[in-house]
Amino acid sequence: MTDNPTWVLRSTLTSPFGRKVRMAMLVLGLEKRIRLVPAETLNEADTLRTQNPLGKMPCLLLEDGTALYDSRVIIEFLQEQAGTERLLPKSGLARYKALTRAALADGTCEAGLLMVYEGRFREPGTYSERWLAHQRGKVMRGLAAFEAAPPDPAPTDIVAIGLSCALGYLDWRKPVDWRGAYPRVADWLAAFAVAEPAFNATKAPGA
Ligand SMILES: N[C@@H](CCC(=O)N[C@@H](CS)C(=O)NCC(=O)O)C(=O)O
Repeated sequence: MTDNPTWVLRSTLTSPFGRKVRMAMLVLGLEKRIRLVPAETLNEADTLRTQNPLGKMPCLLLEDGTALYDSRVIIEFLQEQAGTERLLPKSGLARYKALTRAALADGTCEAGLLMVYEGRFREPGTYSERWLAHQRGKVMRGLAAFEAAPPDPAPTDIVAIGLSCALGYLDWRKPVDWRGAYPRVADWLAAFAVAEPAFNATKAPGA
């Protein structure tokens, strides 16, 4: 990811939202311009918290110190730098439809992440089943919407990037068991992984 990098990407290799940016970078051919600097979201001393006050990754640092977040904003920036509309139409209803579906994919991932955090931040025996069920409902309804209308496996766009990273995360951390319930989404992911090499190239180590 180096050579003569211009920008710094604060993210781990395991973050599903960081993976979205790493995939976009590969698809757009910008990987040589970005240097990955891991972030520790639980470390109060990590500069991530000054770069993004929310303390969330991914965060992209530009030459002049500007920090861009979140993943959707970074992907729009990268697409503009690459001089293309490959991942997201520049204007018109198609743009807003794509952004809405991308928000659905991200929200599905975020709900899965909150389920995992429930286990990580609370002591065993104190998990809120009500909270877990609330988040599980979001994941399942989000996936049901994609089951009813899966994206095209090609070409790769912002929706496919978001959905594939969400599914990769659900497969890895397993907050829900989704594959049996959503076979068309599972078929879509299999076809997408073949059509888009950046998906497997950005897999979290050990995932
Ligand atoms: N909406 C954000 C979500 C980013 C996010 O939730 N990142 C997680 C890691 S995958 C994080 O930094 N969590 C630490 C925290 O919430 O404190 C995006 O699209 O970038």
